[in-house]
Amino acid sequence: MNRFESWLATTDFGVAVKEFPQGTRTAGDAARAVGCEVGQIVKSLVFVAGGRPVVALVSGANRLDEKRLAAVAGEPVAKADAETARIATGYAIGGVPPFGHATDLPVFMDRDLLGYPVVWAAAGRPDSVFEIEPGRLRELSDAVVLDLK
Ligand code: 5CA
Repeated sequence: MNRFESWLATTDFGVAVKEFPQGTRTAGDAARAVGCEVGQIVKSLVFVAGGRPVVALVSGANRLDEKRLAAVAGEPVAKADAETARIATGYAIGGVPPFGHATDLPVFMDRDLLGYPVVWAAAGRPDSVFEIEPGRLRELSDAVVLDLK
């Protein structure tokens, strides 16, 4: 059981983690492993907005438009470096989950994720993901939904 999974076990979220030995490090890897559309993979991207880390949940089919994130964050944004992302979330890139972070981070969610019946997100490690309804993902991550592409 990885650290995210141990944390989940202390919640009543009812989220189940699945491990894939072939790896789920990238959205493409995860989609192949799960056998879903790449758009159903949730990329949890860490940005720094005016000096403060934020998380953007983006469909694996989309490229985030930094101008849109900056507009909603109210500050210029830049991609966090690997160390900043790890300190802010508690997890290394490739396994950053959409919620359950080490620090309290604002979360923004790509509207396109709501177009799928279920999506899959990273579960703390580059070989682990979990399935969730996008409406539930929004609730649990307390995300602001917007067009991010
Ligand atoms: N496990 C998969 C699917 S759930 C996953 O975590 N995908 S991800 O997109 O959320 O995480 C990888 C992302 O981290 C890449 O798209 C890229 O935006 C970012 N990234 C990769 N390497 C670095 C790096 N060295 N510094 C900062 N960001 C990076």
